[in-house]
Amino acid sequence: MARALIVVDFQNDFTPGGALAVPGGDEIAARIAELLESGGFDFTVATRDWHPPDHGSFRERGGQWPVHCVAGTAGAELHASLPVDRVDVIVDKGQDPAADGYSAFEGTGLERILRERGVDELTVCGLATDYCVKNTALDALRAGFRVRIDTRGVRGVDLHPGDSDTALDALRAAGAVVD
Ligand code: VGL
Ligand code: ZN
Repeated sequence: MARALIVVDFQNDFTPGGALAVPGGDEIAARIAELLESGGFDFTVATRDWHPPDHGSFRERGGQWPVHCVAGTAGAELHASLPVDRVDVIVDKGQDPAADGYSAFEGTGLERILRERGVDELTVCGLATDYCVKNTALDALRAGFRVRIDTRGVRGVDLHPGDSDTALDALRAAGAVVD
């Protein structure tokens, strides 16, 4: 059995200066690089939020977010600090205009990619704790993977104060190791 690292949506638009900046989103850069370079994983994945220009989560379409991570734009690029040479596969998510697409397992084939490589254990880090990290990790648990959340490697939006802590509690309750 094998271990994988999933780096969720560590992209320009979610870091300071970006369209949907997560507070302190860039502070996890060193930890993410450390995890990728640790040699502790058999397989590494970086996901990208990768929306069409008319995505339903955008305010102008009735959603709750500013336009962000439009496929092919600079804002959708992976953060420059990410050692992409240590990433085995990039998975693009959120491409269906009618779905939030918070989970990296939603419409991407990620589960199959992991199963094909014998992965049974995931470490999840990235952005944002209370949205895409949470939904990705919950889907992983539902699919039967063992899941660990690297708290030094995540940051949350916290639209409502405490959202990230609530998300981590929900993940613990669902069976994730949060440390
Ligand atoms: C995300 C809000 C909207 C995330 C993506 O990556 O957590 N959050 N789209
Ligand atoms: Zn999005």
